[in-house]
Order: sequence, then structure tokens, then C-alpha cells
Amino acid sequence: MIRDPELLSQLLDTISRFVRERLIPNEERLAEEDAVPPELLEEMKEMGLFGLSIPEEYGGLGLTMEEEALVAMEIGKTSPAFRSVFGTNNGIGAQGILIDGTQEQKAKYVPRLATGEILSSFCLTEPDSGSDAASLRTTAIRDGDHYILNGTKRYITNGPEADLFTVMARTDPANKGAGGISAFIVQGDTPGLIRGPADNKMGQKGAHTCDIIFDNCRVPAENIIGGKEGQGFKTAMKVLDRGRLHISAVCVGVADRLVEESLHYAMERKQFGAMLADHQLIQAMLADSKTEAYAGYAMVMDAARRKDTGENVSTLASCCKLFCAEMVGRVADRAVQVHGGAGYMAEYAVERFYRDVRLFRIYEGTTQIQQLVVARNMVREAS
Ligand code: COS
Repeated sequence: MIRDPELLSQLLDTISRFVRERLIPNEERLAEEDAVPPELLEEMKEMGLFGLSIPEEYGGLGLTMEEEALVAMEIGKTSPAFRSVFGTNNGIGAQGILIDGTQEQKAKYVPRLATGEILSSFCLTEPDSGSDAASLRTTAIRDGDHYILNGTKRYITNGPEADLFTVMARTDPANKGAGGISAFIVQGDTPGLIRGPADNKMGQKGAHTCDIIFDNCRVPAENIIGGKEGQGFKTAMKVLDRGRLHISAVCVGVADRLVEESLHYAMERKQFGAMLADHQLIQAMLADSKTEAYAGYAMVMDAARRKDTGENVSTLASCCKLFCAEMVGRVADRAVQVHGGAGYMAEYAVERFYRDVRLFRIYEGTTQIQQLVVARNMVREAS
């Protein structure tokens, strides 16, 4: 749903200019320094990027899913690590509190997430619990008016710098399934919350992950999201439904950028006496990438609009994530191929994007998990 087309078009223009003039020229610096330049971070805060999908009553822009998808597609046109820094505040780091939190929890934390004053993070994955999220082992045992958390979370995006964590932990050790899990809001400076060293990743330099270790970490009982035990797994799944749509939109944006890079190169370089873009085998690659990016766009827009009408889009969000993450992988592969030897060289953006996009098929649920969710929901609905 688009509430005010004119306002949205202004926002999209502003973001598009920011991407073109500020972020794209700093992509190499981001990768080399493995950090978002501090002045860009400030500009992102000033533009309201940390609160895009946070309701206006908490100081955000309150974008609908359709509006957010369009914004994510614009932001997707530059290195995904730029998005990562404010993505968690809009997405997995804030949505748990927004979807299932109490009024007090929302009022206490969300306004500061919207401005970027604090950074947030989402702790679900563990060393022995990735795709099988319900098997997580981190425990949260009640002790008076606190819970004591113990366990390790792995590959936590923004873990090294986050001020606030949404943590899924088992409050009922006798219940080994999803029903034994609760979600907690944990402040980054809580004693017993220890950050591991930053991981050395294949790509997306500038976006950081690390282990988050809970060693007898005492968290106030009032920080249990929604005030109720046993709801944490469902909260995490709802957060991921939204996150998967957002990531799909980012994949479409990245695919558009790669199509643009491929076309530009194919029109610049000559072989066999003609520009690459005049050779039919190159044209086939350009056309396939353009078509697939457009298919991703159409899927994401449809699912986002349906979500805005209140429809349960769990299946469609997984369809989008499944298609768009795989699609951008193929588009990145063709982009390298169109560039030939140059595509293997670090001085061309497509080399970096080729590594960056690999993560889309893994995080916020692997392609195989999306297949499983889609098929299981199909069977469930049919029976
Ligand atoms: N929204 C709301 N509730 C949901 C839900 C959703 N999207 N998906 C599942 N649930 C509920 C189910 O309805 C069920 O509730 P009841 O027990 O009341 O019936 C409960 O949660 C357990 O669901 P289910 O039985 O489907 O859980 P499983 O353990 O079988 O599998 C999958 C769940 C595999 C889908 C889940 O573990 C998953 O998404 N894994 C991937 C995790 C992931 O994406 N990690 C990425 C890292 S975080 S960036």
C-alpha cells in the first residue's frame, strides 16, 4: 500500500541520490576498511534510514511493506553491507519488540532504534542450531525477578557493535521444542554478555558478525517480549516472515545494479569488431538477467501489497526469498561472465558483488528452509 505517492517518490529520489552520490563512490573504501565510514553513518541517521519501518508514533517513517520494499530495492543498488548497518534496526532487531512487545517495551526501546541512537541485533542461531531453530540450547532460567541466560549465539549480525539484542532462549528446559522458547530484550552492556571476535567472512565486508556468549547473564523478567513465556519461537518466525520479504527486495535491487553493470560493460567493450552487447550470446545473458530481476520485482511487490492488506504471507515471503536469493546468485554469476577476465578482478564491482550475494541464499533462512516452509504450508492448507 502506498499512502502518499508524492511523498514516497520524494523519499525514493532522496535515497536514490544518496546511493548514487555517497554510497556507490565509497563501496571500495567500505570493503577495504571493513567498516562503514563514520560520516556516512551520521548521514544515514539524519535521513531517517534507521527508522524506515518503525511506526511514526515511535519516531520512524512508518513505511508500509510495499513502500519498504521499494526503498529496499533502491538501497540494494549498492553494497549490501551499507544496508546491514541500519537493516537490523528496521528489521530483525526491532520487529520482535514491535510485533509482540508490550506497550512499555516499545516505548522504552523503539524510539532510540528509530533514530539510530542504539543499534540492535537478533540472536537466534547457535553453534548446534541453525536451520533447526527450535532446537536451540541457550537457557533462560527464572531467578526471582530475573532470568539467568547461558549459552552461545553464532554469526550474529551487528553483534560487535549492537546495544540491544533480541535473544531467543529456552525458559522451559523440559520442553525441547518450539514451545519452550521465549524471546528477551537484552541490553548490550549487561554483565555476562560477552562478544566474540568479529568473524572473517567471504564478503559483505563492512557488515560484522560475531558470537554472543551469555555467561550467567541476568536479565530483568520484565524484558521477556510480550511478558509471556513460550512465545519466543513464534515471535522469531513472524520477524523472519517480514525479514524475508525485505531481503528479497534487496536482492532485486542488487540484481538491477548487476544488470546495469553488465550492460554498461557490454556496451563499452569491443570484441570481434563489435561491442559485446551486439553478440547474441552476450545478449542472451543480459536478457535472462533482466527478465529474472523483473520476475523478482513482480513477486516482491505482490507479496508486499498482500501483507499490507493483512493477509498472512508466510508462504509468499518464503517463495520470494527462495526465488530472489537464487536469482541474484545467477545474475551475479552472469555479470562476472559478461565481464570475462575483468569480472574476476577486484577492481570491478561485480567481483565484490559476486561474493556479497552468496549470503542471501543462506541467511534469514537458507533456500532449502524456504522450500520446506513453502511445501509444508501447501500440504497443510490442502489437508
Ligand atoms: N508465524 C507464526 N508462527 C509460526 C510461523 C510463522 N511464520 N512458523 C511457525 N510458527 C509456529 C507454528 O505454528 C508452531 O506453533 P504451534 O506449536 O502452536 O502449532 C510453532 O511455531 C512451531 O512451528 P513448526 O512446528 O513449523 O517448527 P519447526 O521446528 O518444525 O520448523 C522452521 C520451523 C524450519 C520453519 C524454522 O525452524 C525456520 O524457519 N528455520 C530457519 C531459521 C532461520 O531462518 N535462521 C536464520 C537465522 S536468523 S537471521
